[in-house]
Amino acid sequence: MNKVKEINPLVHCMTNMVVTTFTANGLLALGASPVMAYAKEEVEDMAGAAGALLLNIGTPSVELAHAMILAGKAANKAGKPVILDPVGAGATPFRTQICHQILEEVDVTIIRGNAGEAAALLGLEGTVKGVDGSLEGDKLEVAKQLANTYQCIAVVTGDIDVITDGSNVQTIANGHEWLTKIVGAGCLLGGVVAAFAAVSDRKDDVETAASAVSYYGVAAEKAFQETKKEGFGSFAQSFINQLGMMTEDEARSMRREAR
Ligand code: ATP
Ligand code: TZP
Ligand code: MG
Ligand code: MG
Repeated sequence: MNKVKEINPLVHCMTNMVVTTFTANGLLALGASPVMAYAKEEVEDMAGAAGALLLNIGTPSVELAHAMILAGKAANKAGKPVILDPVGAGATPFRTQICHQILEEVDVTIIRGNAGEAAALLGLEGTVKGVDGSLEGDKLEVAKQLANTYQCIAVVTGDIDVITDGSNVQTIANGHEWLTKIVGAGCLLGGVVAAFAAVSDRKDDVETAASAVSYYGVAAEKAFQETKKEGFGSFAQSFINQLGMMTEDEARSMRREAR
């Protein structure tokens, strides 16, 4: 049986208002127990009780950033992994600044973002333009620099995903471009990485995150095979089904590294 299904971890998601239901359904399918909680009055208690905390800044506000920092500190105190999705970092100074504030005050375990967001957190806007999806050039370096700068695991996604702690690198080639056609594919991945981290023994966070990314990508490949004649709406549904029905063994056997 899959470890997430076996343990059914509580995953505290502070995510954006676009993707809450999709994220909750994806995590439920996977076998985790999602809870969305945002009020400053309760986030410390919830984060302390959960197996992992997801901070996704997709629809930010000053109040929400403050609550995320409270939750992050409580998760740190309880020794629980914290996953940051810096949605839209670099798109506005406000978003970049919120991420920097979180990263300054919270010990973030894993940052999961696309290459542009990862570069923006490092003040490198533009340097990854055009190379997203390629392991050549900046993407690998940006991931390593992100991991080293924030002493965390960097999960930089695109057509190829790079997972690194700054020295060990895993590259995952699973996934399907139809994931770019449904909203929340990146955001739900942050939740899935959080669920895998919640049930891991934390001995190898790079491998844990890589397994989550690969499992997710294989689910997308299988969903595409089922729905390629139908379209993106059916794909989204089938993808949730696959997240629930697939076994970790199946994912392992279909795992593809990029090099
Ligand atoms: P963006 O806003 O750039 O779409 P995102 O936050 O949605 O970013 P993605 O980089 O799209 O995050 O990653 C989400 C998932 O989609 C990952 O599992 C990734 O492997 C997959 N993915 C993204 N683009 C492709 C692609 N062209 N081919 C295959 N899989 C992809
Ligand atoms: N606007 C603010 S957050 C959000 C949108 C469209 C969702 C982004 O989702 P993802 O997973 O990064 O594609
Ligand atoms: Mg995407
Ligand atoms: Mg995103």
